[in-house]
Amino acid sequence: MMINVFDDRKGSVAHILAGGITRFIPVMFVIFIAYEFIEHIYLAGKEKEANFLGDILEYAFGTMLMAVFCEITPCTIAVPLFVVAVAWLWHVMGKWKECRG
Ligand SMILES: [Ca+2]
Repeated sequence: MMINVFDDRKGSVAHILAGGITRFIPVMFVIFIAYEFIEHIYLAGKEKEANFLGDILEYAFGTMLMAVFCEITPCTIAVPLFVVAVAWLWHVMGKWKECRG
């Protein structure tokens, strides 16, 4: 199965941030999944399964990143570390042709 992950810069970073926030606001998980289902139903045809699954993976990547940072450092360091990692990813994605725009 094909999965489109890190396909658009703004969307991907938003999904990763939502994942990171879930560490502190767990209800974000329910909001994100509900939002993805709604987006997938209303934009059916536009949004392919590959994008839907990719968005979930981007979100999961955000939760993992924050979980690992919180595991290895105190949260006061983990949060800025997470922000730096996402900013770096934003920068790197700007160099990828597929996700400009
Ligand atoms: Ca995506």
